[in-house]
Amino acid sequence: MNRIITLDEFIIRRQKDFPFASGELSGLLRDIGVAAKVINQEVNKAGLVNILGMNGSENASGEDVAMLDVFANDRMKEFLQTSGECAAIASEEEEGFIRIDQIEGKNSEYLVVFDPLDGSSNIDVNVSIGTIFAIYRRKSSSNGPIELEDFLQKGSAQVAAGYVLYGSSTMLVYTTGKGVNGFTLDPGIGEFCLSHPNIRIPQKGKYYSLNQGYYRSYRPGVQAYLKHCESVGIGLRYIGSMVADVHRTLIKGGIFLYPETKSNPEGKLRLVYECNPMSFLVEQAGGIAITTGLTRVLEEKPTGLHQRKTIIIGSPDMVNKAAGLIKENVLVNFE
Ligand code: P6P
Repeated sequence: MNRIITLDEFIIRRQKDFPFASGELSGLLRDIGVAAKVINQEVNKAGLVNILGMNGSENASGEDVAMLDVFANDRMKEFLQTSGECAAIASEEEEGFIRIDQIEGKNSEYLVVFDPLDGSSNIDVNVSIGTIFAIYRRKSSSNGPIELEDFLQKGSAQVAAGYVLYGSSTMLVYTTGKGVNGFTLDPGIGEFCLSHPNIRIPQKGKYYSLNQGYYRSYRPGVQAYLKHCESVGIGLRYIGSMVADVHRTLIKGGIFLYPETKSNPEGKLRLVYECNPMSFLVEQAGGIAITTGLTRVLEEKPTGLHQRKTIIIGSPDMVNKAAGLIKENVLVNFE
Protein backbone atom coordinates (compact mmCIF):
# COMPACT_ATOMS: atom_id res chain seq x y z
CA MET A 1 0.00 0.00 0.00
CA ASN A 2 1.43 3.37 -0.98
CA ARG A 3 2.32 5.72 1.85
CA ILE A 4 -0.15 8.59 2.33
CA ILE A 5 1.16 11.95 1.06
CA THR A 6 -0.70 14.83 2.65
CA LEU A 7 -1.27 18.17 0.95
CA ASP A 8 1.11 19.91 3.36
CA GLU A 9 3.85 17.36 2.69
CA PHE A 10 3.30 17.60 -1.07
CA ILE A 11 3.45 21.40 -1.03
CA ILE A 12 6.68 21.40 0.95
CA ARG A 13 8.20 18.77 -1.37
CA ARG A 14 7.23 20.79 -4.44
CA GLN A 15 8.63 24.00 -2.99
CA LYS A 16 11.94 23.04 -4.57
CA ASP A 17 10.24 23.72 -7.96
CA PHE A 18 10.57 27.38 -7.04
CA PRO A 19 14.30 27.96 -6.46
CA PHE A 20 13.73 31.42 -5.05
CA ALA A 21 10.69 30.35 -3.04
CA SER A 22 10.57 31.97 0.34
CA GLY A 23 7.85 29.58 1.47
CA GLU A 24 5.16 32.28 1.13
CA LEU A 25 3.35 30.48 -1.70
CA SER A 26 3.55 27.19 0.20
CA GLY A 27 2.13 28.93 3.25
CA LEU A 28 -0.71 30.42 1.23
CA LEU A 29 -1.64 27.07 -0.27
CA ARG A 30 -1.61 25.47 3.17
CA ASP A 31 -3.82 28.27 4.57
CA ILE A 32 -6.31 27.75 1.73
CA GLY A 33 -6.31 24.04 2.53
CA VAL A 34 -7.19 24.75 6.17
CA ALA A 35 -9.95 27.19 5.17
CA ALA A 36 -11.33 24.50 2.86
CA LYS A 37 -11.51 22.01 5.76
CA VAL A 38 -13.40 24.51 7.91
CA ILE A 39 -15.83 25.36 5.08
CA ASN A 40 -16.27 21.65 4.37
CA GLN A 41 -17.36 21.07 7.99
CA GLU A 42 -20.15 23.61 7.58
CA VAL A 43 -21.16 22.50 4.08
CA ASN A 44 -21.47 18.92 5.29
CA LYS A 45 -23.89 19.82 8.06
CA ALA A 46 -25.67 22.65 6.25
CA GLY A 47 -28.93 20.72 6.26
CA LEU A 48 -28.77 20.23 10.03
CA VAL A 49 -28.25 23.79 11.18
CA ASN A 50 -30.10 26.88 10.08
CA ILE A 51 -27.41 27.90 7.63
CA LEU A 52 -29.35 26.99 4.51
CA GLY A 53 -31.29 29.48 2.49
CA MET A 54 -30.67 33.05 1.49
CA ASN A 55 -29.48 35.76 3.83
CA GLY A 56 -31.56 38.41 2.11
CA SER A 57 -28.66 40.37 0.59
CA GLU A 58 -27.19 40.55 -2.92
CA ASN A 59 -23.54 40.21 -4.00
CA ALA A 60 -21.55 42.46 -6.33
CA SER A 61 -23.08 40.69 -9.29
CA GLY A 62 -26.60 41.34 -8.04
CA GLU A 63 -27.18 37.70 -7.10
CA ASP A 64 -28.94 36.48 -3.97
CA VAL A 65 -26.45 35.49 -1.27
CA ALA A 66 -26.87 32.22 0.61
CA MET A 67 -25.96 32.10 4.31
CA LEU A 68 -23.33 29.49 3.47
CA ASP A 69 -21.84 31.93 0.93
CA VAL A 70 -21.31 34.39 3.77
CA PHE A 71 -19.81 31.72 6.01
CA ALA A 72 -17.41 30.54 3.30
CA ASN A 73 -16.48 34.11 2.38
CA ASP A 74 -15.79 35.01 6.01
CA ARG A 75 -13.58 31.92 6.52
CA MET A 76 -11.52 32.54 3.37
CA LYS A 77 -11.01 36.18 4.37
CA GLU A 78 -10.14 35.22 7.95
CA PHE A 79 -7.50 32.65 6.98
CA LEU A 80 -5.94 34.80 4.28
CA GLN A 81 -5.95 38.03 6.28
CA THR A 82 -4.17 36.32 9.17
CA SER A 83 -1.82 34.22 7.03
CA GLY A 84 0.83 36.92 6.76
CA GLU A 85 1.54 35.57 3.26
CA CYS A 86 -0.57 37.82 1.05
CA ALA A 87 -0.80 41.54 0.44
CA ALA A 88 -4.44 41.73 -0.68
CA ILE A 89 -7.44 39.59 -1.53
CA ALA A 90 -10.49 39.89 -3.78
CA SER A 91 -13.67 37.87 -3.34
CA GLU A 92 -16.46 37.30 -5.85
CA GLU A 93 -18.78 38.12 -2.94
CA GLU A 94 -17.22 41.55 -2.36
CA GLU A 95 -17.45 44.72 -4.45
CA GLY A 96 -13.77 45.66 -4.28
CA PHE A 97 -10.44 44.18 -3.24
CA ILE A 98 -9.21 44.23 0.36
CA ARG A 99 -5.69 45.33 1.27
CA ILE A 100 -4.08 43.39 4.14
CA ASP A 101 -1.88 45.13 6.70
CA GLN A 102 1.52 43.56 6.48
CA ILE A 103 2.99 41.89 9.52
CA GLU A 104 6.09 43.74 10.72
CA GLY A 105 8.99 42.89 8.41
CA LYS A 106 6.79 41.04 5.93
CA ASN A 107 6.34 42.49 2.47
CA SER A 108 4.27 39.88 0.68
CA GLU A 109 4.06 40.00 -3.09
CA TYR A 110 1.05 37.65 -3.41
CA LEU A 111 -2.61 38.42 -4.12
CA VAL A 112 -5.42 35.88 -3.79
CA VAL A 113 -8.72 35.99 -5.68
CA PHE A 114 -11.49 33.58 -4.79
CA ASP A 115 -15.09 32.60 -5.28
CA PRO A 116 -15.82 31.28 -1.79
CA LEU A 117 -18.77 29.09 -2.71
CA ASP A 118 -19.54 28.68 -6.38
CA GLY A 119 -22.84 27.05 -7.28
CA SER A 120 -24.45 28.09 -4.02
CA SER A 121 -27.90 28.07 -5.60
CA ASN A 122 -27.52 24.26 -5.36
CA ILE A 123 -26.82 24.17 -1.62
CA ASP A 124 -30.44 23.67 -0.57
CA VAL A 125 -30.79 20.61 -2.78
CA ASN A 126 -27.53 18.98 -1.70
CA VAL A 127 -25.80 19.28 -5.07
CA SER A 128 -21.99 19.57 -5.19
CA ILE A 129 -20.60 23.10 -4.78
CA GLY A 130 -17.10 24.47 -4.73
CA THR A 131 -14.52 27.09 -3.78
CA ILE A 132 -12.33 28.49 -6.57
CA PHE A 133 -9.06 30.38 -5.96
CA ALA A 134 -6.10 31.83 -7.81
CA ILE A 135 -2.87 33.46 -6.73
CA TYR A 136 -1.03 36.31 -8.53
CA ARG A 137 2.17 38.20 -7.83
CA ARG A 138 1.66 41.95 -7.50
CA LYS A 139 2.81 44.07 -10.45
CA SER A 140 2.84 47.46 -8.74
CA SER A 141 5.93 48.66 -6.89
CA SER A 142 6.27 46.95 -3.51
CA ASN A 143 6.95 50.37 -2.00
CA GLY A 144 3.41 51.53 -2.74
CA PRO A 145 -0.09 50.24 -1.99
CA ILE A 146 -1.71 47.38 -3.89
CA GLU A 147 -3.72 48.81 -6.79
CA LEU A 148 -6.79 47.54 -8.66
CA GLU A 149 -4.59 46.95 -11.70
CA ASP A 150 -2.73 44.28 -9.69
CA PHE A 151 -5.97 42.26 -9.77
CA LEU A 152 -6.65 42.87 -13.46
CA GLN A 153 -3.72 40.88 -14.78
CA LYS A 154 -4.29 38.35 -17.55
CA GLY A 155 -4.96 34.78 -16.40
CA SER A 156 -1.60 33.79 -17.91
CA ALA A 157 0.00 35.66 -14.99
CA GLN A 158 -1.52 33.32 -12.38
CA VAL A 159 1.11 31.78 -10.10
CA ALA A 160 -1.29 29.13 -8.81
CA ALA A 161 -4.97 28.20 -9.15
CA GLY A 162 -7.26 25.56 -7.78
CA TYR A 163 -10.64 24.54 -6.51
CA VAL A 164 -12.21 22.64 -3.65
CA LEU A 165 -15.14 20.41 -4.60
CA TYR A 166 -17.58 19.64 -1.77
CA GLY A 167 -19.12 16.54 -3.31
CA SER A 168 -19.49 12.82 -2.51
CA SER A 169 -16.01 13.37 -1.12
CA THR A 170 -14.20 16.67 -0.66
CA MET A 171 -11.33 17.25 -3.05
CA LEU A 172 -8.76 20.00 -3.49
CA VAL A 173 -7.24 20.24 -6.98
CA TYR A 174 -4.52 22.78 -7.74
CA THR A 175 -1.66 23.75 -10.01
CA THR A 176 1.36 25.99 -9.61
CA GLY A 177 2.13 25.79 -13.31
CA LYS A 178 3.88 22.43 -13.11
CA GLY A 179 0.99 20.05 -13.66
CA VAL A 180 -2.26 19.42 -11.77
CA ASN A 181 -2.65 17.31 -8.62
CA GLY A 182 -5.78 16.27 -6.72
CA PHE A 183 -6.15 15.60 -2.99
CA THR A 184 -9.08 13.90 -1.27
CA LEU A 185 -9.99 14.83 2.29
CA ASP A 186 -9.71 11.88 4.67
CA PRO A 187 -12.14 12.84 7.46
CA GLY A 188 -10.57 10.20 9.68
CA ILE A 189 -7.28 12.07 9.89
CA GLY A 190 -8.53 15.52 8.78
CA GLU A 191 -5.96 15.72 6.00
CA PHE A 192 -6.15 16.22 2.24
CA CYS A 193 -4.31 13.19 0.83
CA LEU A 194 -2.82 12.87 -2.66
CA SER A 195 -5.36 10.80 -4.60
CA HIS A 196 -5.04 12.07 -8.20
CA PRO A 197 -1.35 12.70 -8.98
CA ASN A 198 -0.51 14.49 -12.26
CA ILE A 199 -4.05 14.77 -13.65
CA ARG A 200 -4.20 14.74 -17.47
CA ILE A 201 -7.46 15.49 -19.28
CA PRO A 202 -8.42 12.83 -21.89
CA GLN A 203 -8.18 13.95 -25.52
CA LYS A 204 -11.97 13.57 -25.75
CA GLY A 205 -14.88 12.49 -23.57
CA LYS A 206 -18.39 11.12 -23.60
CA TYR A 207 -20.19 14.24 -22.38
CA TYR A 208 -20.79 17.84 -23.32
CA SER A 209 -21.91 20.16 -20.51
CA LEU A 210 -23.96 23.37 -20.82
CA ASN A 211 -27.43 24.65 -20.03
CA GLN A 212 -29.41 23.14 -22.91
CA GLY A 213 -32.39 25.21 -21.86
CA TYR A 214 -30.84 28.28 -23.44
CA TYR A 215 -30.41 26.53 -26.83
CA ARG A 216 -32.53 29.04 -28.70
CA SER A 217 -30.42 31.97 -27.54
CA TYR A 218 -27.06 30.42 -28.44
CA ARG A 219 -25.27 31.62 -31.55
CA PRO A 220 -25.54 29.39 -34.66
CA GLY A 221 -22.00 28.03 -34.21
CA VAL A 222 -22.77 26.82 -30.67
CA GLN A 223 -26.09 25.38 -31.86
CA ALA A 224 -24.20 23.58 -34.66
CA TYR A 225 -21.87 22.03 -32.09
CA LEU A 226 -24.81 20.82 -29.97
CA LYS A 227 -26.37 19.29 -33.09
CA HIS A 228 -23.01 17.62 -33.81
CA CYS A 229 -22.93 16.12 -30.29
CA GLU A 230 -26.45 14.81 -30.75
CA SER A 231 -25.59 13.32 -34.17
CA VAL A 232 -22.60 11.37 -32.83
CA GLY A 233 -24.21 10.34 -29.55
CA ILE A 234 -22.23 12.53 -27.14
CA GLY A 235 -24.31 12.70 -23.95
CA LEU A 236 -25.27 15.76 -21.90
CA ARG A 237 -24.22 16.09 -18.27
CA TYR A 238 -24.93 19.41 -16.58
CA ILE A 239 -24.90 19.89 -12.80
CA GLY A 240 -25.20 23.67 -12.85
CA SER A 241 -22.22 24.04 -10.53
CA MET A 242 -19.11 25.05 -12.48
CA VAL A 243 -16.64 23.36 -10.14
CA ALA A 244 -18.49 20.03 -10.38
CA ASP A 245 -19.00 20.24 -14.15
CA VAL A 246 -15.38 21.23 -14.83
CA HIS A 247 -14.05 18.59 -12.39
CA ARG A 248 -15.93 15.84 -14.22
CA THR A 249 -14.65 17.24 -17.53
CA LEU A 250 -11.07 17.28 -16.21
CA ILE A 251 -11.16 13.72 -14.87
CA LYS A 252 -13.29 11.96 -17.50
CA GLY A 253 -12.74 14.22 -20.51
CA GLY A 254 -15.48 16.26 -22.14
CA ILE A 255 -16.36 19.87 -22.80
CA PHE A 256 -18.02 22.56 -20.66
CA LEU A 257 -19.52 25.63 -22.28
CA TYR A 258 -21.09 28.80 -21.00
CA PRO A 259 -21.72 30.84 -24.15
CA GLU A 260 -23.38 34.24 -24.40
CA THR A 261 -27.15 34.19 -23.95
CA LYS A 262 -29.79 36.94 -24.28
CA SER A 263 -29.76 37.45 -20.49
CA ASN A 264 -25.94 37.23 -20.28
CA PRO A 265 -24.61 38.70 -23.56
CA GLU A 266 -21.01 38.59 -22.22
CA GLY A 267 -21.51 35.12 -20.71
CA LYS A 268 -22.43 34.49 -17.05
CA LEU A 269 -19.17 33.28 -15.49
CA ARG A 270 -16.63 35.77 -14.08
CA LEU A 271 -13.31 36.00 -15.85
CA VAL A 272 -11.22 36.68 -12.73
CA TYR A 273 -12.92 34.39 -10.21
CA GLU A 274 -14.07 31.44 -12.35
CA CYS A 275 -12.86 31.35 -15.97
CA ASN A 276 -9.18 32.15 -15.38
CA PRO A 277 -8.51 29.71 -12.52
CA MET A 278 -10.34 26.86 -14.31
CA SER A 279 -8.59 27.66 -17.60
CA PHE A 280 -5.15 27.58 -15.94
CA LEU A 281 -5.93 24.17 -14.40
CA VAL A 282 -7.35 22.64 -17.58
CA GLU A 283 -4.49 23.93 -19.75
CA GLN A 284 -1.99 22.56 -17.22
CA ALA A 285 -3.73 19.17 -17.55
CA GLY A 286 -3.40 19.28 -21.36
CA GLY A 287 -6.80 20.79 -22.21
CA ILE A 288 -7.93 23.95 -23.99
CA ALA A 289 -9.88 26.98 -22.73
CA ILE A 290 -11.23 29.59 -25.14
CA THR A 291 -13.99 32.17 -25.34
CA THR A 292 -16.77 31.92 -27.93
CA GLY A 293 -14.76 34.61 -29.74
CA LEU A 294 -12.13 31.85 -30.17
CA THR A 295 -9.55 33.72 -28.09
CA ARG A 296 -7.51 32.01 -25.36
CA VAL A 297 -9.21 32.77 -22.01
CA LEU A 298 -5.85 33.26 -20.26
CA GLU A 299 -4.93 36.03 -22.71
CA GLU A 300 -8.06 38.07 -22.01
CA LYS A 301 -7.18 41.29 -20.14
CA PRO A 302 -9.78 41.82 -17.39
CA THR A 303 -11.50 45.21 -17.50
CA GLY A 304 -13.00 44.85 -14.02
CA LEU A 305 -13.05 42.48 -11.05
CA HIS A 306 -16.55 41.21 -11.86
CA GLN A 307 -16.29 41.13 -15.64
CA ARG A 308 -18.11 38.17 -17.18
CA LYS A 309 -16.68 36.14 -20.05
CA THR A 310 -17.88 33.30 -22.27
CA ILE A 311 -15.99 30.03 -21.97
CA ILE A 312 -15.54 26.76 -23.83
CA ILE A 313 -13.19 24.49 -21.88
CA GLY A 314 -12.15 20.84 -21.90
CA SER A 315 -10.68 18.05 -24.02
CA PRO A 316 -8.67 19.27 -27.02
CA ASP A 317 -10.55 17.25 -29.67
CA MET A 318 -13.93 18.51 -28.45
CA VAL A 319 -12.98 22.17 -27.94
CA ASN A 320 -11.34 22.24 -31.38
CA LYS A 321 -14.49 20.74 -32.95
CA ALA A 322 -16.65 23.38 -31.30
CA ALA A 323 -14.24 26.13 -32.39
CA GLY A 324 -14.35 24.85 -35.99
CA LEU A 325 -18.14 24.97 -36.12
CA ILE A 326 -18.22 28.43 -34.53
CA LYS A 327 -15.73 29.62 -37.16
CA GLU A 328 -17.80 28.09 -39.98
CA ASN A 329 -20.98 29.78 -38.70
CA VAL A 330 -19.56 33.13 -37.72
CA LEU A 331 -21.27 34.96 -40.61
CA VAL A 332 -24.69 33.45 -39.89
CA ASN A 333 -26.87 36.26 -38.49
CA PHE A 334 -27.55 36.10 -34.78
CA GLU A 335 -31.19 37.16 -34.89
P1 P6P B 1 -27.16 28.46 -15.13
C1 P6P B 1 -23.71 28.74 -10.38
O1 P6P B 1 -24.73 29.67 -10.09
C2 P6P B 1 -22.89 29.29 -11.54
O2 P6P B 1 -22.31 30.51 -11.20
C3 P6P B 1 -21.84 28.27 -11.98
O3 P6P B 1 -21.32 27.54 -10.92
C4 P6P B 1 -22.61 27.42 -12.97
O4 P6P B 1 -21.77 26.82 -13.94
C5 P6P B 1 -23.57 28.42 -13.61
O5 P6P B 1 -23.74 29.48 -12.67
C6 P6P B 1 -24.92 27.80 -13.89
O6 P6P B 1 -25.68 28.80 -14.55
O7 P6P B 1 -27.53 29.70 -15.90
O8 P6P B 1 -27.00 27.25 -16.02
O9 P6P B 1 -28.02 28.20 -13.92
